[in-house]
Amino acid sequence: MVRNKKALAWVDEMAALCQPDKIEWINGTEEERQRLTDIAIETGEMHLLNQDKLPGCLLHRTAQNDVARTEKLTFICTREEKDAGPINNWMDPKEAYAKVGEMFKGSMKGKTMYVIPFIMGVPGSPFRKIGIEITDSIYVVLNMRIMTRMGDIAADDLGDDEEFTKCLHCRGELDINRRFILHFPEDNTIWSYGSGYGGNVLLGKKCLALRIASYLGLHEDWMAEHMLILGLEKDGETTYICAAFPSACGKTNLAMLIPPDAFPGYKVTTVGDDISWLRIGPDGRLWAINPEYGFFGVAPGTSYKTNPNAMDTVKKNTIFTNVLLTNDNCVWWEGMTEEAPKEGIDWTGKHWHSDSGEKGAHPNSRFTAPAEQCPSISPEFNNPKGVPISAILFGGRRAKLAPLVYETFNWQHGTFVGATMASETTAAATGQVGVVRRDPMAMRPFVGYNMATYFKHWLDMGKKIAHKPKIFHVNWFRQDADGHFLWPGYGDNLRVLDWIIRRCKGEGDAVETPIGYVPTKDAIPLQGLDITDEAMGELLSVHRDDWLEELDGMKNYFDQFGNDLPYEFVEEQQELRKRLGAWDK
Ligand code: SAT
Ligand code: MN
Repeated sequence: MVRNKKALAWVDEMAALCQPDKIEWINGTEEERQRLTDIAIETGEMHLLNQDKLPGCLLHRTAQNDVARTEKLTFICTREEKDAGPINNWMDPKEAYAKVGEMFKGSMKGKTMYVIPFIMGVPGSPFRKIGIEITDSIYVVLNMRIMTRMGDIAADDLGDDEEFTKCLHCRGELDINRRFILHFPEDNTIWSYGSGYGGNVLLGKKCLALRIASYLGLHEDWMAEHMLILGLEKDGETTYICAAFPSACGKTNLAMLIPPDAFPGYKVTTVGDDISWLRIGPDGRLWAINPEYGFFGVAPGTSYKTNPNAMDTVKKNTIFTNVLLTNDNCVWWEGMTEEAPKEGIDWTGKHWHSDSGEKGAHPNSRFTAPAEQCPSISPEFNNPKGVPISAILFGGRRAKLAPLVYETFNWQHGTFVGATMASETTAAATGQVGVVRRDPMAMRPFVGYNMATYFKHWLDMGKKIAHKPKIFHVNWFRQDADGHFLWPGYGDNLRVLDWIIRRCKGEGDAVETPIGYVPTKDAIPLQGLDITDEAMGELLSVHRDDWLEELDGMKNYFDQFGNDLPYEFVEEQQELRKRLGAWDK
């Protein structure tokens, strides 16, 4: 039971605002899960799938206007506009509370208000933070049950006077004109109104574990990052790597990678697939935890070929959102099998035929699955201390420019490379898909304060970490002139990770180029891989003119930060220009 007086008072206050018929504190028991599931099935909020084939699995369909994060409707509400910075949408907190408070007023009349205490991280860990989410949606309760350690375990972990994140959600009318995802970092508060989509409503995830946590990290000397964490085990030794990629760019696949038969000797273990919280350990290294308890992964493209571990993870106790319902009451999505089922019910609830030309599952359809069901889950998953990080990877989807992999010169250069990251947009957020946009550290939509201050925080952290991880950039998505991917990706990405961990040990051949250390042609193990010399050459090539053009793009991007841009980034641009100028290629 929650004894924290501030928490009890806040719940009373929110109940007075939303005026639910009933208040129910969530305890996290199996009995509760079953009861709420039954209610949700009865009201149609959830659909019970084939329990022989998919035990414990449910399907949910969101409203058709509510299928991805809505970045346009996501706001950082700091007292001073400059504290939100030029990248975030900003609203004055007074105005935000008043405007959206009007929407919350009476919004739960006739409904039950669920109060979910939850922990991001492991109970008792120095990393962990507690939140309480109020919601009128059973879908949210059941997802939060998978994605976080919640209920009594969180209520008991919350100290009597401890701070916690106040998270308020109501589905409202599901009208985009009345949809707001508001963050009040100075009040440790999140308000989400008018949506039922994961990233907008599972408030422990992007809202708390990235936007609010990044702000807490700035003030408490740690970092909240959009990074997977994986362990790479070889000859009894495990090296841990964090990797930042924008949404829907393969973090889950990389975190669960299975070594290709032709390149044995390694085992990959999964600590996390989306979010890392990083702190400096007593040994001067950077340590990471995954604050989440489950995976909220993109379904389309997930198959026994691309990610067998994910397929095995979602066999039971999984909530599927916006996928196709098959005739045998199971699920399907594009890319799951080579052959599509002939017909089914699509993500909008309509009859679907495989030659209709329409997608059966929404491109951003999702699975919510318990992390501990993953066959590759790390034995350190529940370690309150986290794991020590040897390398940080930045990457995006870039058809051109960025080579398959390169190592940055040092932390400052690595921070600059992370800050200049760019990627083609995906279906994970509403808006046009496939346009290149700058996405620093894959955190563009997730930094809860001024991005220029965030860059500075990275540089400051580097000064405090005695034994810094090495920083690399990877690009699995480079294409040839005809638009074909040059690199096979998926399991074969392990070959690149092999070079990376050898570099961390001072091994692995590389040539110094103006952008960093690029592997020599034979430094990446290619045994059993059908790839031409020419393709490898193209994958590892650095073209001076393209990079000079890129420098102009970087400058334009950085200009919006004005004088707030750390001087180190001005220096890095100058140095890069100098190196490119002096290069004879
Ligand atoms: O929708 S989420 O924000 O939870 C997932 C993602 O976009 O990375
Ligand atoms: Mn993500």
